[in-house]
Amino acid sequence: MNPSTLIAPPALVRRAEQQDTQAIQAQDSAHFLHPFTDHAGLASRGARVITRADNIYVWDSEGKKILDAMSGLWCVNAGYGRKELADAAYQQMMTLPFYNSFFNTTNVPAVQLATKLAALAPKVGGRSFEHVFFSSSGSESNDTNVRMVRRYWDLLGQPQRKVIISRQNAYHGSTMAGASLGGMSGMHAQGDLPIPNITHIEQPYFFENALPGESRADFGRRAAGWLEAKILEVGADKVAAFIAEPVQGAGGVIIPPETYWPEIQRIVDQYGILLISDEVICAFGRLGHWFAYEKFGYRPDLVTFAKGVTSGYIPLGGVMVGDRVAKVLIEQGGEFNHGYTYSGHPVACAVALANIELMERENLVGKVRDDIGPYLAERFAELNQHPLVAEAQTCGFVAGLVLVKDKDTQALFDEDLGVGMICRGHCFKNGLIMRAVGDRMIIAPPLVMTRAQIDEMMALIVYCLDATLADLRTAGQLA
Ligand code: PXG
Repeated sequence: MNPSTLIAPPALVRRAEQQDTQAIQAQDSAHFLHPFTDHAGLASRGARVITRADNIYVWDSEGKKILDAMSGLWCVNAGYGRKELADAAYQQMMTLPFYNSFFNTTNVPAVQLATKLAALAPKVGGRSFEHVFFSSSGSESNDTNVRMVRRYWDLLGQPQRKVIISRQNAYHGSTMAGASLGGMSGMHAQGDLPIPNITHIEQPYFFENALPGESRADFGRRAAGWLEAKILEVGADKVAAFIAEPVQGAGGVIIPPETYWPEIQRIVDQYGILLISDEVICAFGRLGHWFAYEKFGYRPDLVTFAKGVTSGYIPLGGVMVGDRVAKVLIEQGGEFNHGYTYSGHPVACAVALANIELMERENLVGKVRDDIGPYLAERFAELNQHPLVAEAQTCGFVAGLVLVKDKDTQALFDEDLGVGMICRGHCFKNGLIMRAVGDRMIIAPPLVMTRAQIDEMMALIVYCLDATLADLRTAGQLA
């Protein structure tokens, strides 16, 4: 039977949890091509059907309750079930569901949001962010960055400055430019990427790249030095910009040593190249600040945002454009031939405004910085005692650890064993969403978590690490 005849779509939307899970899965594999998914594998396993959510929990179509320690996909910062955000969308849809912002036209929520974001973006070293370019995602925003950076150097009469330097294992999105800026070799292998004039340096991953006996501080400075070496290799007059995530997210929560960013700042200043801070994950409270560059004290020229700006309730992204670039674009640029139908979408902007208001009212950013962030750091560090764990670290409300075969030598497991996936399997089975990136286990919980919920999550994590350890012992992989 054609699975598309199995369920009427409206019923699927209204009462999904009461539908037959297998029927939904059959329709899913028949018609829905998922992102980053092996479809043959998915069809044989059947997708997990998530039907509803509240606070920090989601439920699947079998009625199973799961603690979502990944905030959807690094985005539901304000938690699920926030009526204020639904109300804002409803009211805006009834007032003005859409109008474009091309052709000398604007709309009130977009203006209000741009004004609010300009006020929230911290001024560092005399630089401020008075302008915003809106898109609908992180990937689109990074495409905008490439266009804007090249336009900037063209306008300054330096069109040879085309090269953008990024890092291995970075994630900057999945469009042609986003995937090229990213440093994921699996993505580059499909579709002849990266596009020209994008090059990569090694990531500041202490666990993997530090020399024997090297301190974190020395490693941080050395890792930043790879940028300088690359600039000199390419030719300083050909380099347009350096792009990086403050803390790498999808790459496995790679937290750079404290010495890294100050040295990066020195280098970009010395060679006059633009600095793009991709804060799609790290902004909007995730690291205890509205924008993460403030935490590390560097001075970007462009800041990519998406995800947390609406807590993921509706797609919205954009680029905060610092004075240095905005001045040239506006005063010398004439028309910038770039933009999206949904740039400044009124409903998305209204939801973002409501989300920011909610975050301010509940002091979510301050809480991550001063209360639940430090508490998570304290509790997560306890995992370093676990026989399987090395480098359990947090930064604000992201955290990661490495699963190791031998704590003393820090030897990793054989990659083919898929230890991270074994651990992830235990997490799902026991009602916890925790990601595996290779053998790194990572979380990015909603910022509304209470201390009691952090305790609940930590108990689940320990239980799942113990279950993984027991599996490995049974399989004879550990003493
Ligand atoms: N930059 C960064 C830093 C991101 O984390 C993007 C850009 C692209 O955003 P959009 O909205 O186009 O997806 C992201 C997205 C994962 C995972 O596996 C992470 C992301 C997206 C999908 C999966 O952790 N981050």
